[in-house]
Amino acid sequence: MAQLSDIVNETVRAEIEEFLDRPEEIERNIELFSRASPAMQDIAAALIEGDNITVDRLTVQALADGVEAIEIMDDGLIAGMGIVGIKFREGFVFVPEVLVSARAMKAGMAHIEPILAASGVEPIGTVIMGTVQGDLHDIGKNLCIMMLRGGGFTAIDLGVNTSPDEFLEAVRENDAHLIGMSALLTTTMPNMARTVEHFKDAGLRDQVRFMVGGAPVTPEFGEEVGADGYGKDALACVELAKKLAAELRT
Ligand code: B12
Repeated sequence: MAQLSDIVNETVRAEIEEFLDRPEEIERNIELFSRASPAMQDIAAALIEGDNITVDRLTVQALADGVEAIEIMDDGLIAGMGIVGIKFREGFVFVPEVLVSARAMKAGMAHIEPILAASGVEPIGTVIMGTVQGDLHDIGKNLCIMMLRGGGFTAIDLGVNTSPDEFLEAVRENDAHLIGMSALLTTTMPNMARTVEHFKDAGLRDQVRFMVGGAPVTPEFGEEVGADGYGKDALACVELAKKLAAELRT
């Protein structure tokens, strides 16, 4: 089993020691960071500190050193945001600090996106992606969009706070059949169901497939709201989109 001392970055070590309390979270993070390279630990540390300039510089450096974009995303950016999420939940940091870390995340993602998007394959299909009404969280959705584009899809980004009608209009305008809805708040999750209902009312439900995701969303919740599939992360989102696109073709 990995030990805290296996993590070389001092900031990351101190963050785990000082702010994490739940045994399973401590274990998961020690495991995650001890197998991440020192360069990825540095990116995570800079993100936790909200230092967008350093995240930007280290991401460029890592890519120049030949580190895979996906590794930077998972072991650097997402891993760092995981710690920020726990500190936010426990009341150690507040919205302004989280926003500063989110800005640092975006600084790193700006270099990763073009790489993930440049797979050069024929589009498999069009996916309409949005964060549901009332919800302003877009980091996870944006990662899904990057991965979808890299996986050969055309992804239309409706942004945050997307009403059921905006999803419907986008489907009509783009002649799309795949929809991805993201929600990070338990209070906005019901808007996934409302969106599905809106498509039923418009007589379009059978022509589209709905994917759902976001930290509080579960496969069971997905079924409950009448979605066609749930994805736990951006990679799962692409796999699911491929499966549903294949179903639509048959
Ligand atoms: C960053 C953040 C913010 C930022 C958002 C910045 C931005 N541009 O997105 C700011 C500061 C604005 C914010 C605001 C708020 N937040 Co906030 N936030 C977070 C935080 C720390 C991280 C979320 C995140 O980006 N995670 C990283 C990404 C990569 O993960 P992800 O979103 O889960 O996405 C992955 C998967 O879920 C999946 N996925 C995501 N979407 C989709 C879609 C599909 C189709 C598929 C297949 C997969 C998929 O793939 C992604 C990539 O792997 C979380 C804590 C947490 N642990 O989630 C709280 C959290 C979500 N926020 C919370 C709260 C309470 C709020 C506020 C109400 C706070 C307040 N009092 O104002 C407001 C609400 C604003 C609003 N109306 O939306 C709570 C929600 C509690 C609840 N149960 O509802 C959380 C859980 C923190 C907590 N524990 O208290 N927040």
